[in-house]
Amino acid sequence: MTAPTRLDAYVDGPRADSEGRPMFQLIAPDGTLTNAGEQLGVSVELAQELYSDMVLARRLDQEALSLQRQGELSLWLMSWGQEAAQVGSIRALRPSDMVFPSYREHAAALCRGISPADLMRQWKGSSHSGWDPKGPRFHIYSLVLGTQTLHATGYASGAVMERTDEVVATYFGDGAASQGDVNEAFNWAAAGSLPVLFFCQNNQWAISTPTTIQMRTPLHVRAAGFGLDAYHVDGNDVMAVHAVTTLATERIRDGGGPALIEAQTYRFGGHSSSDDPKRYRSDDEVAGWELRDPLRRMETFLRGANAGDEFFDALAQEADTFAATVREQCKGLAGADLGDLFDRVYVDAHPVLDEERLAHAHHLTTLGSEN
Ligand SMILES: Cc1ncc(C[n+]2csc(CCOP(=O)(O)OP(=O)(O)O)c2C)c(N)n1
Ligand SMILES: [Mg+2]
Repeated sequence: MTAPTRLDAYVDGPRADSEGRPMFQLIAPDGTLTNAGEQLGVSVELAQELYSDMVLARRLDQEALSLQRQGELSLWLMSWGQEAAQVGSIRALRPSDMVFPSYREHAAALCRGISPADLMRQWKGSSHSGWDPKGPRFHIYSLVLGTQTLHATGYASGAVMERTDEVVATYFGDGAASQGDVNEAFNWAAAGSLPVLFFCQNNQWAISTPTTIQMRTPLHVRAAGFGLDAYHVDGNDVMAVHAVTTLATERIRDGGGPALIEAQTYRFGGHSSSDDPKRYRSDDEVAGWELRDPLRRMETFLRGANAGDEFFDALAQEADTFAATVREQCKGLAGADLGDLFDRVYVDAHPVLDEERLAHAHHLTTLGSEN
């Protein structure tokens, strides 16, 4: 087993209490080090790397939403606000660790080298999915809530049989945690002591449903009942997320069994480009979370740690170049061809899909005759 680290003193393992433990934090929202941050230290070099990842991820989001508004994408699900949770966690994994994401993990996907074009293909409607999971070790997005946690658990069983030393990570939301699938995955991963890291981004909302009406106890407290190690972390503090994920994955890799990390974060944008969050949440709530913005906090921290204008200017330039690439790649993608999509669901013909294809063709003819 891994020797206890100094981090253990701040982030204990499975002993979740019914009140919910305070969350682990290294950098406070105002960019200063917390007590734990002072004690444990924070690598400025790592902070710069993670901050750079977050800046590029936010830029992708902004560009993609604009592109959707310009009719270049059919739909986009924003990750704006959740960059620290995603970047901090994925960067703490080994590149060989398999990841099963949900549908909003664009920041994590970029860190695994998935191109903007591949990320946007699905949302343009050019294809069901944009990439082959084998290369980046990052599974395709799952839009059916929670299914990916079972895929991860099954995959982890295979990893155990094949005696790899992989940690299998899966991302899901607070809303997905209410699904039976997720609770089954918790149980089977714990029962089999499988190397699964369950990473919950609690962004406070499941479309228009707040966490307050979805659960009576904090999510990480639930883990103890399943026999999972649990960690509660400030998901807008990228350094804390990185540290906690590093500790959790070390324990899992050492045979300690699965763990759940609950990262408290916030989705600044709507649920998707089709959603209007003003219908269900207040400006005050959003303003409160803006004070905890993961990027602003890191910029303040880094400026305090003497990262100079040179660093920020170079990054701003990199982000501009990246944004141009995002636009160019999006415009270069083929538009939706639904006829083709029907052919790509099953290897062999399927009567239900054949029927749907005909209905779609009929719909197009009707549209044509109306014009
Ligand atoms: C099984 C299933 N039920 C319902 C939906 C519709 N749906 C899509 S996203 C969503 C909310 C998910 O919230 P959460 O898990 O917190 O993730 P977030 O969108 O906040 O990242 C719902 C209910 C779905 N996609 N799959
Ligand atoms: Mg949510």
